[in-house]
Amino acid sequence: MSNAAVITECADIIESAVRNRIAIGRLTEQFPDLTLDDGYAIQDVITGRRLARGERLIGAKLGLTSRAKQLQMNVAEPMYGRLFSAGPHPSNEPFVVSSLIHPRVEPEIVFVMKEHLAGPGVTVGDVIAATKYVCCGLEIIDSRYDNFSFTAADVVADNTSEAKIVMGPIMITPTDVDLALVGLLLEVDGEQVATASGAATMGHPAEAVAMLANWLGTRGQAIEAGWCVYSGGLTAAVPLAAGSHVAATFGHLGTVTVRGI
Ligand code: OOG
Ligand code: MG
Repeated sequence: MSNAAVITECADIIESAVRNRIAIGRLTEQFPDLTLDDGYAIQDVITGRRLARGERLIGAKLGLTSRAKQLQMNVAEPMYGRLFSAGPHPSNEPFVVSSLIHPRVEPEIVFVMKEHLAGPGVTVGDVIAATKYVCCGLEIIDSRYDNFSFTAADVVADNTSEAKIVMGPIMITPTDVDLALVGLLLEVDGEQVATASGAATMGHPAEAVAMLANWLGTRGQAIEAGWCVYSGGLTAAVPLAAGSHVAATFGHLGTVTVRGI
């Protein structure tokens, strides 16, 4: 584990990349000994600073929970990040692509929680029982690293590329459908680019949420009532270009879209 000065310096580097909207080289190039725990320590420092500046936590996100994402990013390790009050973007408003460095979009299944949930021992059934509703969503990610090129420690430090979220229009009770078998069609400018089902994230999207609750439990933290949890991209992410339109249509959960300008 790196010392506190290195953690603080890394937090400063990431925060200035966010502020200046300029991609940076990997932290692990500069600090080759950074561990995954260091990554979470850096994420925690930045989270604390954002909360102190008046942002609020509204949820959490899983990263790299599907094979498609792991292959695209060349990182095979699932992880988590935080979602903040500045994140939600209304789906009927165009998204200004130049407000981020190099945004990409990915389709996800979203859990909105009615109960606090923390490990150890949290199962898929516990997740379903603690969920108020599920909906579909698009996550707009924006790596602070050049070319989205990073190790697991780097991307955890960068809050797993967190930037913006869009939520779909239909809320369903999670016991009403088999989320593993919810189909997904991803289209860019009307062209089909990928298909998947809920099972792409660890066999069942609630499996990813259970893993998050168990991880947070080991750190004395929890998934809180009212939070939304993005369970992880089901397909490889697609670039969000000015003028492009990305639509994800899910079985039972409807369509969620974003248009870049
Ligand atoms: C890291 C974020 C991964 C997901 O859903 O897998 C993620 C990245 O791909 O830049 O949010
Ligand atoms: Mg994601």
